Amino acid sequence: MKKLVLGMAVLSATSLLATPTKYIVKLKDGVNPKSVSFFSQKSVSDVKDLNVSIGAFYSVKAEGLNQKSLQILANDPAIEYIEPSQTYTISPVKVDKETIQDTRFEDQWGLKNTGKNSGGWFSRGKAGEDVNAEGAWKISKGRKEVKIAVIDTGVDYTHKDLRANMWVNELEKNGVEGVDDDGNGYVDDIHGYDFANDDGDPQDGHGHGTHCAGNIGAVHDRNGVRGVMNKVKMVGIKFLSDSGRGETEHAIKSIDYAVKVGVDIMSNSWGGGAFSQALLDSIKAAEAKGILFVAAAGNSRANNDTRDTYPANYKVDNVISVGSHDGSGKRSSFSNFGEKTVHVFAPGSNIMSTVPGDRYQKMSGTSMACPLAAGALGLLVSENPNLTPLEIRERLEATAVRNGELDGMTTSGRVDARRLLLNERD
Ligand SMILES: [Ca+2]
Ligand SMILES: [Ca+2]
Ligand SMILES: [Ca+2]
Repeated sequence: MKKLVLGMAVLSATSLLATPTKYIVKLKDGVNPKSVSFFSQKSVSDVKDLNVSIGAFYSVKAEGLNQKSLQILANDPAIEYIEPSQTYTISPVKVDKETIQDTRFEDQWGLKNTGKNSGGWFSRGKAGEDVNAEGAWKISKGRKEVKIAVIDTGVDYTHKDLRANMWVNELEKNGVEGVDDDGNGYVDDIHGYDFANDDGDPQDGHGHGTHCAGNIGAVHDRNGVRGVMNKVKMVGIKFLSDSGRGETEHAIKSIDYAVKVGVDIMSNSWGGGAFSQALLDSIKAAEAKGILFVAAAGNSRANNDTRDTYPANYKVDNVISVGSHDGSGKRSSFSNFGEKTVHVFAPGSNIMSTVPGDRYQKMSGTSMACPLAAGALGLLVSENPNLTPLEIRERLEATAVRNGELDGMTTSGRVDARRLLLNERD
């Protein structure tokens, strides 16, 4: 009876609304997808198994589903839940027009703020308002065993400042083109995967993901920039297209892939959309494996305590929401904040880092703060591989510097990588 009602609801609405919308459907365990009546309805097309390890997830296109028909579907004994697909976007607010060929460590105020390298047109910089990278490097510069997924627009894994710190899937590198040599379900995934285009090449067609990667792990040679980590393995996971947009199905496949690769940390400089149970379930699955999910707090100057920003606001122990501060230690004007929801701040205004083609560029956004925090956490994981996500987050908050400028905007203060490594608390 239920199904008949559903069919009618869909049918009647179809005549009004003809544009198909994409949905994510999770089937209950053990359900044969062929037996799901919803999938065979006329108004439903493009039923696609997402092949993720955390359950039977499908994407479908359906016409004319309204709130009522979605409710009816949710009560279908075969369906655990159904939700509209969301669109996510990258979180930089400003990208400098110029890319340059040469830059130097002295341009990276986020790592070492001299007070002179961090000012802008309207604000003066302040020495020491940085992640205290040099202090941390006396203790650790990272380890090549630590893997960090950059879930973004891809990474230019050929960049001279990044290639030594890219993860390499040796079986694919030494394998046969077109063949899934390591049998992980992904063909030719040498440095990661491209879920936006469903191929093994996560080359960055935008620049944003490469910038994020440089903040985490540009090599400490005499050229270009330095990452917070000198040694790390970065996995390029592309799900945002070259225009910087991506969808729920590709986000959950990205997270699932990162879990399969066995990363320690996922760096997520993207956001948008409404609550997604599928994304929450993916993040929880990562938490169950002890993987951190570091997320940009968002760039809409909003209070995340009163308005949820996803994925930064998912309440899972492994989620670390990162806001952005400027060179004077104040909240960047664009950055979201939240006394209860934003766990920490990190540098995010006018950040110099890598972009494709062996070049460098300044970008601003919580997008940049997120990988700088992820890199600091990577140093901690290098030294203390057995901490749980909750222990790590608590330590990050407890060791953050209360600089007086960020009170009321975060649960803690700004990241200090040296204090984090030493577990130095006030
Ligand atoms: Ca493979
Ligand atoms: Ca291959
Ligand atoms: Ca370098």
